[in-house]
Amino acid sequence: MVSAWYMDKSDADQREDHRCNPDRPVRLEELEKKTGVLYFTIPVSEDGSSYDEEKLNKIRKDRGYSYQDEVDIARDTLPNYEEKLKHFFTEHIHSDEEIRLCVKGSGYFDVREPNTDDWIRIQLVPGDMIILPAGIYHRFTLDNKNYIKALRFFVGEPVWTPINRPADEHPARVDYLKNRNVKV
Ligand code: KMT
Ligand code: NI
Repeated sequence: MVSAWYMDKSDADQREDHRCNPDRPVRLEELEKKTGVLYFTIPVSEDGSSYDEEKLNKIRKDRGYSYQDEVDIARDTLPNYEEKLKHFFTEHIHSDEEIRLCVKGSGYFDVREPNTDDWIRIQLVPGDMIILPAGIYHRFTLDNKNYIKALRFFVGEPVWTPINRPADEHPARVDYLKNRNVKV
């Protein structure tokens, strides 16, 4: 089950959980209201090779996800592992949604709360599907188990290009803030 919390300000290892002391959890309804991030649960098998097709198909159909592939993020399976991880953890936006379903392993997506610019850390474990809206500042890191396998979805031909911060004038960013009712 996905969980989320405000991050502490420590610059210790990105793979640690970075919970505040005391903890500042973010409920999923609150996460959606504040950031526009959506969350679904898709039951997956123990080995991550099969999942609830019916539930997933409905989401695919409702949201127009015509493209799907799989990423396996581990030192031995991902070409240019170190470099890719560095890019994943560099704060950026995309001009489209970023959709991921964790089927094995775990990891953290960090998103900026648009009013305060605080980081909210979202933990993905098997069965967790998240949809980051276009234009949200975010980044990704493995946790200290160093492994995740995830399905990626896209509407049409995929474009994975990150647009690094600052991207405040980018149309996707401007739209995102308009949708969130943030005054700029
Ligand atoms: C991305 O674009 O940041 C990623 O694909 C991260 C890994 S997906 C769990
Ligand atoms: Ni991204």
